[in-house]
Amino acid sequence: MTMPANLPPEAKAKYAKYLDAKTTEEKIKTLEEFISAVPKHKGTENLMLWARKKLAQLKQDLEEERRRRKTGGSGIRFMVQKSGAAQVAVIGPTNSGKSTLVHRLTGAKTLITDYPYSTRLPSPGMLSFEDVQFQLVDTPSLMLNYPDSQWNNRIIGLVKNADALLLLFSLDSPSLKQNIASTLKLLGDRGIETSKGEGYVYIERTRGVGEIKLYVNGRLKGFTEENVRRMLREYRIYGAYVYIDGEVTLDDVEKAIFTRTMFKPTVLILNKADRSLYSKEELLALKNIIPNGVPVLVGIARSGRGFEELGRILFEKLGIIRVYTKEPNGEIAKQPLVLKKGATVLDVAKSVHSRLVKNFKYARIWGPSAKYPGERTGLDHTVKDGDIVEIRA
Ligand SMILES: Nc1nc2c(ncn2[C@@H]2O[C@H](COP(=O)(O)OP(=O)(O)O)[C@@H](O)[C@H]2O)c(=O)[nH]1
Ligand SMILES: [Mg+2]
Repeated sequence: MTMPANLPPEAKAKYAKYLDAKTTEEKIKTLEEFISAVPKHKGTENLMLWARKKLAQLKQDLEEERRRRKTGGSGIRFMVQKSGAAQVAVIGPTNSGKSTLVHRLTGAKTLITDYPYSTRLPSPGMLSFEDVQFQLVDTPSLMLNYPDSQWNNRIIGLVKNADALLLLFSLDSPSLKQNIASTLKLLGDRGIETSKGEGYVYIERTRGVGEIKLYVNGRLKGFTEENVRRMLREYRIYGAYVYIDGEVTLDDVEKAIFTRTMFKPTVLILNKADRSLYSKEELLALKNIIPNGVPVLVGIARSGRGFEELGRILFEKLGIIRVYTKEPNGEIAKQPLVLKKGATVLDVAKSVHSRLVKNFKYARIWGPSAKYPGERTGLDHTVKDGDIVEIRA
């Protein structure tokens, strides 16, 4: 979506109202007001397209909500309690082998059939990688022919809540390429990116806190942090965390205000290699439609062949590290703390106990991040995967 150059202030204010709306009814009302406040010309065409599509979706949501209220709230939302180091949603078109894969890799009982759309509820299982576990969640199949259906909405809800995605496709399907393209489009249209691309902006609004904080992990092309703050204030956004990765323009930041895309680390799986309709060359050509940075695994879910490295790949894609805490003069913890790459001793202390932060004296580190075994550090020391950390308070 290209952004409208200089939306009038009224339109920006209306958009702020929409962002603040809580109920679906309010969202519809405020989005309609925003649409009428936007001047219609070439520069706002894409924005209007997006807004009208969003409006149609909201109206559908409202209908569904009303129906549920009438039928006594039988509309279950797909939510699976998280467990382990990360929740990974396994999604894809029908018969791609999702239920088979989750069963094979985790041992969990899933419903495997030849009938389309037989899996109707998500069901989790645990995949071990060394000393961490990932929760794989088997899901009902996406209806690629009805991208905006309520059926898909519930799966998308689950996807948004997950930490990573496995996209599954079957090599025995003649429409493999189209299935991949439709799935990626369906996700993209709902604001879910499977690859960070060149640059990536994600704005997380914080209610109440009147501060705009930037986390820049890349380069701002032709603008400053102050420009970002000013622009957000024009949209009446006073509290937000702005995450910037790679090379980003101010337009990209403005776009992120509207589309609110989120990045989900993704692995793409081409299943049923034992019944593949495709040559090696044809598979390589799929690179053209698969985003850079999305690893592709080819395998056989029935036997598990080809998925030996899945745990390690997920671990790397998730950008997580393991840290082992140690009591002063005590045992090293068997179970690691799982933290984001870039975490510091402060994050370690926080996840053990807030008291450790308040009474912190120093830490001692053994392992990859230590200059020498038992190095003494402060709270700002960056830890690495495999570190042993002892906190003295
Ligand atoms: N030949 C072969 N069949 C598979 C493989 N994985 C799954 N299947 C079969 O494909 C059908 C659909 O599998 P299922 O896991 O229910 O697919 P889902 O709809 O994506 O959950 C079942 O008959 C499975 O036995 C595989 O790797 N090879
Ligand atoms: Mg299934």
